[in-house]
Amino acid sequence: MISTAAATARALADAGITRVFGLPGGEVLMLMDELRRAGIDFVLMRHESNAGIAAAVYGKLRGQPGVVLTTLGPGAANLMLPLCSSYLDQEPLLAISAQIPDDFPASHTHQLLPLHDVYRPIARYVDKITSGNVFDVVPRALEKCMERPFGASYLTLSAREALKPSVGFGVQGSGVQRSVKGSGFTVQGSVTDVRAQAHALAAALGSARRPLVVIGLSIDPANAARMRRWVSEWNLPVAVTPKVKGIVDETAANFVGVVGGMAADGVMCDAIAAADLVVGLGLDPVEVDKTWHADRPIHWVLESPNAGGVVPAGVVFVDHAAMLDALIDQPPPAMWSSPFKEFQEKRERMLNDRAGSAGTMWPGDIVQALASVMPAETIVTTDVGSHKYLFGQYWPSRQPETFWMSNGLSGMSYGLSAAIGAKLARPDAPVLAAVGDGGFSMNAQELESAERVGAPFITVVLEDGSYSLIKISQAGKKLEPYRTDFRPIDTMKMAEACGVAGLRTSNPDELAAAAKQAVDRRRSLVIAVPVNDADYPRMF
Ligand SMILES: Cc1ncc(C[n+]2csc(CCOP(=O)(O)OP(=O)(O)O)c2C)c(N)n1
Repeated sequence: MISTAAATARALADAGITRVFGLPGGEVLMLMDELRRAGIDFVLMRHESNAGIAAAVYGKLRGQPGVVLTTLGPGAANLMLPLCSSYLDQEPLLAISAQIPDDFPASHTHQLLPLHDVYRPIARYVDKITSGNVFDVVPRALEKCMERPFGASYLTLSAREALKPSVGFGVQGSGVQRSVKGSGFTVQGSVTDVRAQAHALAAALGSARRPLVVIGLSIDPANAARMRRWVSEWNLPVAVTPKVKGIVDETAANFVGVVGGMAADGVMCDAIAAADLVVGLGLDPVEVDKTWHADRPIHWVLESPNAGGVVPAGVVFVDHAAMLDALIDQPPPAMWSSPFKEFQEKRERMLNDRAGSAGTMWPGDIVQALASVMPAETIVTTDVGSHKYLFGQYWPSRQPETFWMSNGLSGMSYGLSAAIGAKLARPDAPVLAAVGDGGFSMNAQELESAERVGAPFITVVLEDGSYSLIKISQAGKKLEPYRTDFRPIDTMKMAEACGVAGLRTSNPDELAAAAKQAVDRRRSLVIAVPVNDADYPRMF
């Protein structure tokens, strides 16, 4: 008979989990050791929150849940951000933490938190691993994460329970592979319904002079090829939300832009207002900070509930792959010749409307310099702030699953952690994290983790000495700039302290050359780029 800790590790390994991210405490050491014995690598990070974000991105890129392991009490409490991120950003995450054993005396309150109660509202499955339920609870928790919309499961295992012999082992476990890929939702509707829905959409498009297809977070990237074929064969104007950047080629002529609160958002909102038909294909309003999705009719094409289980009124789910196939089978119902040209041109102009700030780089030039040298398969992650608006709108994503940001939750400190998860999941793809100096100071220490675990990537820190997005918001509310500026922390010294080379530049050519060299050499590099926070509003 094996211990419950060993059985838990076995259940994870059986489900194809090969890495668990986390930061330990004494109460999870048995499980950590069993993970090691089961061939599961423990990716040691420097904050549980970062470990959870890295795990979720790693998992989603691999088509399985990410797994994060923490100790009880404070370690478990630090899981709030990644679990919320998983909930609102549709990233599959299984979090496991220790807990005080049930049979401890009631007087034992040290580090005791009502963890299940805390996480039940945001995790779709919460349970306690016991010696008798491992091979039921662990696979179920993993499967629940992969039900669409992807989300979080939360399990606890006490150190005492971890040592007990696992009762279920040999009955359901050991070698019984239960795949955790794919999704558990059931499409409502038959094949005929798909055809009927495809015809209805084609008819609606046929009578539209200015239709706009808006693709959102709920589209499965496996449908990217179909999606691209449909919008290019029908020459449909297409926009995306930030978290699905790359599902279509953003350098194509029919690409209108990114909706969902990024730079040039006024232009994009105007484009939506000017459209006579908005098709919301996998559109999840969790990414949209305005209310146009509630105020105007949208022709929804959804195959699963959106984040938080939200389903727009009257929606009947339809399988996206079947729907796209049925659409491609038909000839285009109309010809559209660049009906959003004026908006596309305005969007482009805002990128290039340079301001002449001395000693700083025009934010648009940062994106363009990097895009000129980074290969199409580069995975870009951003943190949250003005720089996210910039990259979210203007980074020209060319391939699916190559752009990662926190947008449903919009939680700072995402960028660096996401880059670690992405690099471990796709070791051959260059990874670029674009972060603000505020966000960088939240978790720059993970640069050491990245180096140690063999996940080199480029970090571009846009230095403006402020929480600029909030400062801009202050100005928008006609408030004094108050406590939104900070003094510089030397970005290069922080990088060097973590064992990563750093460089500062205000020159786009030097930026491009440095990034290219780091990609060619497969090395980590931190590039500090001074920007003027007063430049951003020209692009927003
Ligand atoms: C965890 C968290 N705390 C606070 C915020 C509110 N917030 C949004 S953007 C921002 C400023 C970020 O500053 P920085 O990282 O320097 O990026 P910049 O806006 O300057 O590009 C803040 C404080 C948030 N989104 N997430």
